[in-house]
Amino acid sequence: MPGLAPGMTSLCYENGPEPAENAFMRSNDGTRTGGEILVDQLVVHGVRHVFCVPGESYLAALDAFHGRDVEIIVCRHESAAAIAAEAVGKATGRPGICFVTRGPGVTNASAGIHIARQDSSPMIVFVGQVARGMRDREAFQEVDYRAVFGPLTKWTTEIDDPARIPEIVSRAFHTACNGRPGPVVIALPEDMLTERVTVPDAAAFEPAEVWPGLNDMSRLQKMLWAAKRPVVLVGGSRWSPQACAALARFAERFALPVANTFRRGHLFDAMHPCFAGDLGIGPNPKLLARVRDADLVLLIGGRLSEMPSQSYTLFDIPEPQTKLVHVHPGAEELGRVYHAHLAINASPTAFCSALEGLQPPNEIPWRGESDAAHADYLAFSEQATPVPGDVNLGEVMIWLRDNLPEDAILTQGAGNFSGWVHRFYRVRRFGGLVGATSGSMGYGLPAALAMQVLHRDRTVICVAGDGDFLMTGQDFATAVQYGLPLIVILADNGIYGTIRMHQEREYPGRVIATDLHNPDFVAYAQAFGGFGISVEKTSDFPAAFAAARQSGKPAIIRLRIDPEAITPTATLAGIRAKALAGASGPSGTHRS
Ligand SMILES: Cc1ncc(C[n+]2csc(CCOP(=O)(O)OP(=O)(O)O)c2C)c(N)n1
Ligand SMILES: [Mg+2]
Repeated sequence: MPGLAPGMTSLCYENGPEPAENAFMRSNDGTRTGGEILVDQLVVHGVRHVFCVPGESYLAALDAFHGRDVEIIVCRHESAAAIAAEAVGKATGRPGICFVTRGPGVTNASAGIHIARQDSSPMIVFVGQVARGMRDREAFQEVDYRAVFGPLTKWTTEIDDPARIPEIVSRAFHTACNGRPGPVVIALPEDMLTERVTVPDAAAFEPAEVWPGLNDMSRLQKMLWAAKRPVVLVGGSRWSPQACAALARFAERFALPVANTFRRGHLFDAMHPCFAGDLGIGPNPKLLARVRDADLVLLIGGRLSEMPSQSYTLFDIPEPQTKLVHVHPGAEELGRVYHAHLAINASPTAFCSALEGLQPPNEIPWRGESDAAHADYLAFSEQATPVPGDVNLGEVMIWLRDNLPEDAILTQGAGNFSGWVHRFYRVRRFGGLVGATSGSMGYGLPAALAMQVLHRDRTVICVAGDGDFLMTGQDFATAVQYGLPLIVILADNGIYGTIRMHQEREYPGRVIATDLHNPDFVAYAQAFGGFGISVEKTSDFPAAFAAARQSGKPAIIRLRIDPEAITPTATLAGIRAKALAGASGPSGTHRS
């Protein structure tokens, strides 16, 4: 049958009997419902997992999953379903898929859509819509999707004609992945999903690679040969294990220091001799100085947005004072903020493979700099800093980095607790750290769910804050329901710490709306059918971790963190005292 991927069988059944399990619903007259056509396109494009919260608006699509080799993970909240789908997109480079109902369903999912946008992750959200004949009456849960989600997505559309499903879904997969990846929303009018038509499937999609030109690479070679203190910054999406390996070889051959940008620590092995550290929130001052002093910055894949650019202070805008080579798969990102000296429109995968063709100068003037940068990184991350309280999150991160398998996957949400992850945990593998560069609280648990669904045999750890965890904590039930033995390490300090920190700095002593009265997280885990344990002092962590592993259940290890331990190097009292001493009113700079 035309349009089917190799190895796929006909999904239209005009040539033979239906599989027994579908005999109930699927017709044998060559027609398919909109719902069936839709699900068949997902199969054609290689989808293996779908995250959803059901809704009556898309029952016909749900029903069509019967007998299809696609795992449906039903979640408790659409924000979790959407974040899990985004995490699949982030980890695999192919669109994560989420199905939600109209109105309240998709608005709940909007956090995940926003993350996919900011983090450049491919994702497709299918959402129910009122029947075509009711549109524009503000019918039950009706939303004008194009108006609401247009600016948040790469493309938002609605399918009116089931015969166009193969075309539109194919376009959605290409749009989500090509150039700078991002989210697509497709609305599905309820009656469209039950209408029967005869239409062939589309062919399986493959993202279009964006190759650098020979001229780009030779200009880069010249710039490298003229450089005295170059550094490499990596970020963004469209990477692969092969691209990371090619980059590591390039860094070795050229003795280049390589730093990752905010929450992209998985792109370069932290123990590689060229690794210079994490350029995010609270970076090593020596790394910052190194980037500031560089005479050539090769930025691969990232946008050098607010966080890694230290609130856009690192480079002058639009003309950076340092020679900047910006490599990005989305042409529209080149020159958007920084006018690079050399802008290369290429995906990291293609660009890193082209790096193999560059030759280092015979005498590398900066030789020794990568070793020095790596030594700076090791010194900064080697030992936990002393903090108030009996549990030191830095020690916990160091224990994890020393004891977790190299292929462990850490996920994280947003909050000050994540500062300890970035500073002390060492990511060794591509995909080993999954976080939201958009700083979306609640990210860690659904991302961990998704990673454990993709990799049942790997250790998956979610590092969460107390505020952060409860934004999506209900989906701990999903981990229990699907037997996903992820472990949540929950830094419980009884405050929205990040905001308290900003509050004390900007409005010292005027605490408001940042205290949390938390549930008993151990009882919470147990009530959901998981394993829970509380750690009151650092030395108890290894035994707690072993017990969590031993349980074989989804687990929460709750760490009692002193709220004074607000960053690895600052206390709340210290921040307040400093602000009171120099009290000059709010500075207007906020980061979370
Ligand atoms: C969805 C969302 N809502 C609000 C914020 C603003 N915000 C950033 S960090 C933070 C507090 C995080 O608290 P917690 O998870 O307890 O971590 P802590 O800072 O205490 O370590 C808040 C409210 C955000 N980033 N994301
Ligand atoms: Mg907290």
